[in-house]
Formats: sequence, C-alpha cells, structure tokens
Amino acid sequence: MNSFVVENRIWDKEETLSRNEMTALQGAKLRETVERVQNVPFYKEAFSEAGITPEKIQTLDDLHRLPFTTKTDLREQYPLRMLAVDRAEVARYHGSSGTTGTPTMVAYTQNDLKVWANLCARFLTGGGLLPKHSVQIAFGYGLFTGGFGLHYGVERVGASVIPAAAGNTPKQVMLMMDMQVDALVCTPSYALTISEFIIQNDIPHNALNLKYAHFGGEPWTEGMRTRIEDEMGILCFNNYGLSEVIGPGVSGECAVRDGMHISEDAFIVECINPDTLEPVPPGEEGELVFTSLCKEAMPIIRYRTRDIASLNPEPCACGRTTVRMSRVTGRSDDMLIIKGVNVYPSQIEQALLRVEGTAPHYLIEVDRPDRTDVATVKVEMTEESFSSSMKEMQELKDKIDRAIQGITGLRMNIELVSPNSLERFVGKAQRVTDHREKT
Ligand code: DLL
Repeated sequence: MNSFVVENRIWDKEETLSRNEMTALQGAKLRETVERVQNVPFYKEAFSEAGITPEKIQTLDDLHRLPFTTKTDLREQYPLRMLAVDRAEVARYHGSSGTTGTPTMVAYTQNDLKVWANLCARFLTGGGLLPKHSVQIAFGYGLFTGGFGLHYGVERVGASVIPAAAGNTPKQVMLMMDMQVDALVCTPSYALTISEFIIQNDIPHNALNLKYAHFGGEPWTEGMRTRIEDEMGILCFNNYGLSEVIGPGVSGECAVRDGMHISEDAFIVECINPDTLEPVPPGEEGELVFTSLCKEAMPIIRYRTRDIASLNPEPCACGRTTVRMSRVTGRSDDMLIIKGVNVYPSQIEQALLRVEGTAPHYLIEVDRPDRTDVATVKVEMTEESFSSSMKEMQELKDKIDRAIQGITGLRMNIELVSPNSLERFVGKAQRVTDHREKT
C-alpha cells in the first residue's frame, strides 16, 4: 500500500483567518465587486429591478438582497456581455464544457490569472505538492479550464509540469514511468482508464514513482477513491471548481481529506434549497451558490451552480479555518427522475462498487415505452467474473439489482456487458443516455 505521507503545509495566511477577519474581508471585497459589476449592463439592470443600489450593500449580511445569476443568464449574454473590463484588458479566454446548447465564455485579466494560479497552488499544497515534485497533467488543454488552470498552479508552487494533456493512455503511462512522475492530475474517470491500462499490461507499482493524484472536474464517489488508491497504490485528493466561477481552485482537500476547503477570501459560498432558494443548515445538502470576490474580468454574483453538496463550517484538524464542502453528490440537472424517484448517477456508482466482479464502468439508459420509465444499467464485468455459466451471471445480476435497490429504492434492468466494451473517457465521463426527451 501507499507509504506516502502528506506534510501538512499551508500555502498562505488567507486559509487560516479567524471568522471575524474573514467576514470583514469578504464584506469589503463584496462592496468592491458590487461596484465593479455596475460596468455590466446585465447586473446594472438586475440590480435596478431588485431596487438595489451599490450603497445598499455594506456587509456580508446584505448578500441575500442581491439577485441570483443562472446558467441561462450567462448563455443569454454569450459571448462576452458579462465582461466588466475593456476587452483590451483581457489576458485569456476559456469556455465552459456544457454538453448542450451555447457554451459559456469566461475571461481573465492578468491579475485574475495570478489569483487563479494562487488558488490552485493552495489546494495542490494542501494535498501534498512540494516544489521538488513533478506533476503530469492529463487534463485537456484548451477552452476547458482544467489543463491551463492546474498547469499554472503547479508552476506557482515551484514544482515541474509535464503537460501531457488528455488522451493517448499508453503514452501517459510511458511518461509516468520514464519521467518518474510524482503526481497525476486528471479526471477520476480518466484515472480509472489509466489504472486499467497499467493492470492490463502487468506494470508493477514500483516501475512507477507515482505517489498521489489530484482529481476533479466531475463527480466521483468515496468507493471510487478506494478503488483507484488500491489499484494504483497512491493517495487521491478531490478538488472542485467551475469555469463560470474561475475554473479549478474553488476548493480542494487537505491531508485530512474530510471535505474540500473553499477559498473563502476569493468566493462567498451559500448552500440553498433549490426550490425555496432559502439557505439550508450546515451539514444539509443543497445547491451551492458562489459570489466571486477577486475577479476583475468577469465577476459573478450569486451564481447558482446546480451542484448539490453540503457545507461544514467547523475548523479542520489541518489548521485551515475555511468552510469545507462535501463531495458533490450530483448536479441538479444530472438528476434523473425515474418513476418519480430522484436518482443520481453517483448512487449507481456507489452500488456497483459494492459488488465484486463488476468494473466501475457503467452506462444508465432511460426510456419511456408505454408511458412508464424504464432504466437499464449496463455494467461491465471484470475478466475474472466473465463467465459462460448462466447461473453465475444471473447471481451477479441479482447482486447488482439488490445493491441498486438498496441505495435508490428502485428496480432497474441490469445488462451485463463484456469487459472493455463500454466507452472509456479521457475527460469528463458521460454516464447517462436519456431517450425520454425524444418520446
Ligand atoms: O470542470 C473545472 C475543473 C477542472 C475543476 C479541473 C476541477 C478540476 P467546468 O468544465 O465548467 O469546470 O465544469 C464544472 O464540473 O459545476 C461540477 O458539476 C463538476 N465538477 C468539477 N469538479 C468536481 C468535483 C471544471 N471535484 C462542473 N466533484 C461543476 C464533482 C465536479 N463535480
């Protein structure tokens, strides 16, 4: 097993402010942000509709008076109507990876890029990165914020980057071996593909020097963490972010790995009930809402992320005082309603990881023949469990059925498919095909 121990290092003092200091800092930066968004016609109008003038926002307690911003709002302002600075001041553009509709463009000034690199340096340091380490980045480099965001974060720490970018798994593994890479950065689903390649090619752990990994960009489960850690003999850390808010660097795990520390000096976080829009108490799941405090090019006010998670304001054993967010259990727009029951893909993942003989590669297909929802889960078997015996296959299906029912309360059709037959992902995994919209 892994013998790597993460030193508990804190990147900068903003991570350990007292609550009073943080509240004062956030209040001051909120006032500045409210001033800055007066340059954005969308916000100017939204504020005036809500009867808000900048002077009315004095402290953090006034936040709730401000209007929310939604993905639809951003789409409507495509491509650059949310800019709060002159285009000449923009240093870089990225885009959100939305799977449908118009993408969302985001912009950064030189200063925004500095702030962003610092935020990534924070969570990378919290999760073990030292200047002497080399880090392989297997995220897409392009409009997606993952590649470039993490790239500059690693450099900010003073470590070295291997910008492998996503895809070409044999080459990724070759680089990891030949370059004796210390840490891997990618999506958890791509890590699974890399791990599978290592196992299939009988590459022993000691041929690699990999010690830990930082995964983000998509939801994953604790079971998936255990699986990848066992398979690869490394420690895995979770980090979270979204392009509309900045990209990666909104939050990340420290060595304690009990929630992701949110950089509250850069973002105000709220957790709300998505129906009533009222705050939910700490520990209760709700939709995360972020207000940026440092962004110049595209500040954002009360952005409804659709990501479902809970918040923990208790100080952490690592010494950081920032609020921690739980894993994202799903996006409210990824939530499937099957026969009236809410189901997240992560619940299926959780169930499958409990059943031996299945690989954590799956696809959920939903259809509505005869006005009744039918969900089919395609599950890949492992080489070992792949059998010609009908009885064994039926037993495996029954186990999966019970595990899924235990977690979701629903019965789904289980279709066992042969090893390596489902699509592998180099970026964000696509786990659901819903045919109902078309019917
Ligand atoms: O995925 C930014 C990012 C890149 C974060 C690399 C971490 C590492 P978008 O493409 O705009 O930005 O997608 C944002 O991805 O709203 C979540 O639904 C999901 N997401 C990101 N990180 C996590 C995570 C980047 N650790 C959307 N756990 C977000 C669960 C995540 N979901």
